[in-house]
Amino acid sequence: MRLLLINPNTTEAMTTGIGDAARAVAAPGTTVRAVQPSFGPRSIEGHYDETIAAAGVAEQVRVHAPWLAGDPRAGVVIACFGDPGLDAAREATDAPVIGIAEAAFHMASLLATGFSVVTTMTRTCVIAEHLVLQYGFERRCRGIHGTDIPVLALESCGEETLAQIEDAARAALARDRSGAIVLGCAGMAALCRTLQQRLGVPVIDGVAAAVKLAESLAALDLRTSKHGDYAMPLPKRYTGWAEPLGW
Ligand code: 5HY
Repeated sequence: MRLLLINPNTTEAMTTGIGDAARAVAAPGTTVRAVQPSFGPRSIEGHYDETIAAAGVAEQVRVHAPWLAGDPRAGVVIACFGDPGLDAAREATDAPVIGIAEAAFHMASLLATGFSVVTTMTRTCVIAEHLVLQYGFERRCRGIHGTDIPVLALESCGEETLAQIEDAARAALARDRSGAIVLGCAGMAALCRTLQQRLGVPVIDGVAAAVKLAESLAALDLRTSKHGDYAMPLPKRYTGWAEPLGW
């Protein structure tokens, strides 16, 4: 299958790293195309960043629509923990679109009665809280914890940063009485296995979870419903810099 992996921020190194993490778990028949918007924030750490990044996700789904259309089992992953532009992307293609937060919440809920989220900037915790409610996981998510590690600091993550995330996860497991950890940033994907070994509990990276869920939907020949609110966008002109995004 063809898998379009969208890093909604505009940091090439993160796009490459996320692509590597996806290919590390992808099935042999899965071709991963890792992309990022032509505009937008270098990292996504708040509501304003998310808003602009969502338009960038829509842009990338439009740009790569012909590639997706060439495979009846194609899929899309939005590789940012705020799942920016998820509903818009689901309108813009009939390929399944999986956000890494939603994917991680589902996977964690199969492994423990309660999970905790450990993320980057504390100010972004409310975004994850909104997603927990939007997706209906309020009975399973026991806590969301920021580390105040900037997203781009994960690009040069050494033992000190890794230990900081490990400590935050250990504290979350005790405080929340949870049984699993969800990593709250696509940039943490490469840390997942080490953290799982150190913590001794399931640690879920949303990038890997989303890739495998997209493959599962493809294997079951399941695609986004075009009946109702995920029908293709209504034809209309867009103006200014957004003109190419119109239908
Ligand atoms: C992410 N930001 O996964 C989120 C993490 C966050 O640029 N990629 C980003 O803190 O919301």
